[in-house]
Amino acid sequence: MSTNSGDGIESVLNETRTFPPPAEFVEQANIKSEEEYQQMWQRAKDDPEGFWGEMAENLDWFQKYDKVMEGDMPDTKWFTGGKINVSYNCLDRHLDSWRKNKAAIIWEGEPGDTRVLRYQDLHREVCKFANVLKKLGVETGDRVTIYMPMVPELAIAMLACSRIGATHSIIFGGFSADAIADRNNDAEAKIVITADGSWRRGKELPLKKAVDDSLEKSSTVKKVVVVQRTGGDVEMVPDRDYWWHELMQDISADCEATELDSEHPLFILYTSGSTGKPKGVLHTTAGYLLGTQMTSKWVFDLKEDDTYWCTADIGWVTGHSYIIYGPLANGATTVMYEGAPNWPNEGRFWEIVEKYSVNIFYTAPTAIRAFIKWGDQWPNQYDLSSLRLLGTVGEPINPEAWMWYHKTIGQERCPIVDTWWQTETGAIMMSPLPGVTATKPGSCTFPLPGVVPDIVTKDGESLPKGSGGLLVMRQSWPSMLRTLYGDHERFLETYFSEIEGCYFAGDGARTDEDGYYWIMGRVDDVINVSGHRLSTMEVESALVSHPKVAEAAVVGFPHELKGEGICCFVSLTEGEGDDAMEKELIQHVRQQIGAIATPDKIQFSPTLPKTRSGKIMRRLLRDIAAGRETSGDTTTLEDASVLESLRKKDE
Ligand code: 7RM
Repeated sequence: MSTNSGDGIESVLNETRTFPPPAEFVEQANIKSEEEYQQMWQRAKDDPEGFWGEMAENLDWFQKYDKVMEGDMPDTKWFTGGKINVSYNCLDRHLDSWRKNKAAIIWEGEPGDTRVLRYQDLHREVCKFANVLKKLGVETGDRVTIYMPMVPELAIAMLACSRIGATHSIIFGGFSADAIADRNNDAEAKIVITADGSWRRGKELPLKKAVDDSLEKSSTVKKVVVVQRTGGDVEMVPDRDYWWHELMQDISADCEATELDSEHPLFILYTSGSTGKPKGVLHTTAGYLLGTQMTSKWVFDLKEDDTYWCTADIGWVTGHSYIIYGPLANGATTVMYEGAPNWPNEGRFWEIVEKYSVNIFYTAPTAIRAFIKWGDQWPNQYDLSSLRLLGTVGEPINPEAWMWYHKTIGQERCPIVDTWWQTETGAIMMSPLPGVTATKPGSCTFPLPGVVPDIVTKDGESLPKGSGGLLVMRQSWPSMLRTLYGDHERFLETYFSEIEGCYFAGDGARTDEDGYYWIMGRVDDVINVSGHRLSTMEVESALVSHPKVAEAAVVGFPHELKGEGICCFVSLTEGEGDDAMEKELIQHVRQQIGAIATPDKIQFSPTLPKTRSGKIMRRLLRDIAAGRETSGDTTTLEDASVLESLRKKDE
């Protein structure tokens, strides 16, 4: 499905199938009835202070807040005057009950090694590593970069940061040295936590090497902690680099959780914007914790004895909120898997579901499309009867993929929660409640309590049911981003200048006649590759940094597996461009940004279609990349023959 144009909308509009929650599910659900949902939603809308104040009783406070909310969006502060700690809420409070011996994290490594950390174990490791951080000079308020594989030490590192009030900035392992350097510099990180390497389909990705290279360009970083994971060769710089296991040897396991202000910065997560520079989305303590805790409970219907698995990488917000913070705040058991879904074969996920009797499974449409391609024989080999609830996130799910998920994985027994949210929203905003909502394939259905969305025109006028427009939020919510790190102007500009008085999500959406929300994808120049947001501008700047590239324009196009693929139109300083040049540029982008941004198509052209004022007409390029007829106005085009020549090349 195309997310950049209206193309995918028709099939979605015609979707009339509805799937009410099965009676057995409703009976045991945390939220059971439409009335209950309606009442919660209305209350949260009319009396947010009362509603969220009541919800905040589910958190453990060192000191109760004075006010639930203060100030209007975008500058709303939540739970001011309160003192709280996220790590305490994820760990300590579970220790004086039977949960101390409950599995907090069930971890499976790609090579097949496993570890189970009970709440008590995780607490001990987190306390120890928090003491390590202190010993290395990390103080409350400092920034810590984390560039790690999906190993338990990653979870430990995050929770240790939050325990002492150091702000973590996790960088997905697919990013390159240059990307790490940019983020280190922007956050002025004091320390980097990494590993020797990471396993990916049996091969080692050298993480420490990338960190070493990045440090040539990021001078704020004084120390590096290295987890030994693959045993690969690394160079350890004396007085800068330390082995995790050595630091953890003789360190105390006593570390009180620091009493932090509700609005203390918890983490920065860099996400692509429509200009080249990534945006450092900043989340704070109490509101984020409350948002992830409550939504985990509502949407995933978490129960004490559930085994819950979110397949995301912790390098993305989904992993932050729904592998670690949300589930652990609820005292749940969360599964964490290190590797690829098709290693050693395409049955790996289903093998894990069977092995741990997973009850709740949360993944992305891009993964589901890959499963479909690999064939039903893989899931069919395993016992999936433990599953009771399925979830999806990251991009619009096409109805066919939804139906396959429902039938082949859910065996027509499991409700599917299609959860719409963003790095910026911190927590799920729109989603079915699995015991309440009749789902429609491809719709994220309705807003959760506390979420007041609207669909508006460019001028901010509310649109009636049935018409598509810009998705906005009319009311502040606790887990909203507070700023873009170091650039509050850009924060105001990006999210609050487009539509007066509203948060602008950057997505197009529509409601249908029953009031269901259907997301139509990004309206800006951001592409969504396999559920990962990438800025077209970033890929363009990477291309243009190659000495032979004169100009580049990058657009997304519908891609069967990835959702959107990356198509690059490139004009060279000299020559026409050939296969060798194409390979060279692909390599170049991978080196600059990382494998995640690998171009799918490179098309050489002596010129690019531009407006008279010199703006590249991406809309036209998107049509060409998608193999569509050019839609709409081409009169502003500077040189109409460019289009013809581009089309010919595409044939
Ligand atoms: C959680 C996450 C956010 C963008 C968002 C949308 C798209 C996410 C859905 C979706 C349709 C969904 N954070 N998106 N979930 N589109 N249905 N259920 O993905 O910051 O990386 O991306 O992803 O365009 O704005 S994110």
